[in-house]
Amino acid sequence: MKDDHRKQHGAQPSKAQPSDKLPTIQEATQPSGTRLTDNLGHAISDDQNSLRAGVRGPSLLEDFLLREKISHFDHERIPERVVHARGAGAHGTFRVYDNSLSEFTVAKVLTDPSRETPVFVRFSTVAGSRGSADTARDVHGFAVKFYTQEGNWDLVGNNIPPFFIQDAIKFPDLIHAVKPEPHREIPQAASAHDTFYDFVSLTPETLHTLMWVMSDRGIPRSFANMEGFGVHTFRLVNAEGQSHFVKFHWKPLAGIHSLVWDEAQELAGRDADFHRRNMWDSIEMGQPLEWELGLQIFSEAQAAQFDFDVLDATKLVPENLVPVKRVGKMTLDRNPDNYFSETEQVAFMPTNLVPGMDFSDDPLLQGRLFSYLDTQISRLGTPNWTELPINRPLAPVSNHQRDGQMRRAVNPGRVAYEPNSLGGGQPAEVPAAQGGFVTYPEALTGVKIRQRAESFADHYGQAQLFWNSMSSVEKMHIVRAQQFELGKVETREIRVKMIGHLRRINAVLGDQVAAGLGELELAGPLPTDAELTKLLAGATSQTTASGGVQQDAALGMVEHNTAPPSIKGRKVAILAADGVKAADIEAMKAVLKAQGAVAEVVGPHLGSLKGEGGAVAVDKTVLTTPSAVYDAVYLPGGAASLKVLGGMGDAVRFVAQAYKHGKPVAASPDAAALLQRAGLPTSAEQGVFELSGASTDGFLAGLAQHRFWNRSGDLIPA
Ligand code: HDD
Repeated sequence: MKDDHRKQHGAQPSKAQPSDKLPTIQEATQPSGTRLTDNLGHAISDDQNSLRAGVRGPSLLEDFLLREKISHFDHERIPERVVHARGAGAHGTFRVYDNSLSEFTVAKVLTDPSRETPVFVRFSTVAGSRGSADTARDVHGFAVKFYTQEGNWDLVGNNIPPFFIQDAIKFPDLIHAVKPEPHREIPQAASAHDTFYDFVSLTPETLHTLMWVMSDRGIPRSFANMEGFGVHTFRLVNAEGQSHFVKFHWKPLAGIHSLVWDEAQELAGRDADFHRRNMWDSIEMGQPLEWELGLQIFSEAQAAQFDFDVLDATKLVPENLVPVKRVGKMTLDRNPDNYFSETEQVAFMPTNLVPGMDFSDDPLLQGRLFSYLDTQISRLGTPNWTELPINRPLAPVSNHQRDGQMRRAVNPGRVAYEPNSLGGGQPAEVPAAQGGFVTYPEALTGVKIRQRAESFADHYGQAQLFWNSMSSVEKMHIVRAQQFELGKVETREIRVKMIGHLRRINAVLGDQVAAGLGELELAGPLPTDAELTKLLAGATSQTTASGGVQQDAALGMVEHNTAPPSIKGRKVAILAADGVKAADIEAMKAVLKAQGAVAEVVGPHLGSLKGEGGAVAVDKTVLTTPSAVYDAVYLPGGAASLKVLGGMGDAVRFVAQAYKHGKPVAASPDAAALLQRAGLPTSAEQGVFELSGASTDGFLAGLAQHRFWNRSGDLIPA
């Protein structure tokens, strides 16, 4: 697959198109040679033994091979990103559908449908270290680098449309609060601790984003199932120099899906690389990840009418107010060749814009414009990081900047200044008409002042809008998430303050969280998930600062998923042991394959099973692989197989967890005893399908639906 892409993307530099990124990376690619050498080309005859004085004597300083090898190793690490340290990336392309945006912008990447712009995208979590688990509850980074012919454009966004804070000056405080507490470096990759909620409880502007992180959006099922957002309001500028405001969205073509919390925690231990593995495998299987780029475009005059400020990054613009226009498609279809060189060294900066776009005065964005260049110099060690293959633009670079550590370019000639006559006055400035970047001439007046605008003052209204827009199951998940998070906060005063904020967002939300924290007298026991879901069904609040919108279906996940596109890319576990009906497995595999889904046989051991009707190869074992890594479970026929599985704790748990996590389960009638043991009802309505006939339609529809929220799985232990 990879080689096909190589060919498609023009592996031969001579045939490269101007829009090909691959050759700039290939130029630096060092395929493994046949002779072992040191870094300066000296062939090595013995790589097993250091040079020593006598076979049992001390090593000699003279050993340049030992010293080079160890010294290089000692310096292999660079500082991890201060935020978003954990991430994974992939290459792809972007193409706009038509030229309909020409009335708003001169940016070619957004107006020329004949262009295919190469992209590199890095997804990340925010709080955890480089080695933390992918499935931690967190905001997820969604950073896109477009290598346009006019220079790089970086859309450095998240999977959540608002942000925690309004002003960049609070960013170090926010991050210090959420990162592991500094005296003992606990907890890793988790917001569920005192310092985070201390900061949040004293900073109510964080509440809207907190609601998103506590919702299912905080634990996406995969990168391919996440939306992306540019967060800030940006500008588009057209040929007449007119500006419109714009918000950028990425809409996943695979739909929006999430994990459930118990599953996310299970995965954190059993497969900490769950998200990056999923992206890697999908691409290797030839199933690219796809999003549509969506724009909300509105005039400054329109923005002035809203009862919230579009320069306030803690607010979103409801889609009910300004619809999202889908303008183009991004496809990620090539894995990096080297994680460090590409994914680790890629450097994004919100300052990377192309003509036809500009910044707004959002004070969070304004601070970011400083931070990213600064951090890249610290992280990559030199201002020459722009020469690294992954960061180099496709657009030609020509200026008088010189020298610095690790300078790669060899700039000939004596002229390194401007203006000059000795160099023929070149490189020369480029007028706007020929593509030179010109800042939008926004008229400004005002006094120098440190003060938040009054229009930034409402911190609860959009948290209420988000709450109202959740289905009752999504609301239940938020209550449970807050019970979990605040349940880990040790300082009672902070918990109590947080309950106050949550009550202000919605009284039932606040009360139910309070009940879980022992701050509310209950007549009976705590409600089960099903009871809580019912209780929350009618719980809504009156919103403010939302443009009069009380509820916006686009904020919830239900609407996005009622018409699931397909089962493409879904992964089904076929749980089997000796005696399984091989024909059942073949039939299910064929049906799934035909629709682009994947099936793996999970057995008690590796190797092969003695199936009824032939041997069956095993892909994974119940010991190494939980059902959490799959989207559904199938129990094929074969009484002997099901008897073995019914007697295995791991196998019973495999099925029980799939049910607890809302996943469809398909079972042959032979599996009745195992289902019972795992505590599952046979109910197609609740996504447990008995496959007695040949029809798998119900199961496939269930697989497309992804989860069955109408289960009462409370009694199944995790
Ligand atoms: Fe940031 C990285 C997204 C606010 C300072 N940020 C970083 C990455 C993403 C975001 C996706 C990882 C890029 C990658 O994969 O390499 N950040 C955001 C969004 C924000 C935001 C959507 C709010 C709308 N960030 C923000 C503020 C500041 C920073 C207010 C500082 C004032 N962010 C950084 C940084 C990082 C970073 C320290 C760390 C690594 C890097 O830049 O390259 O400069």
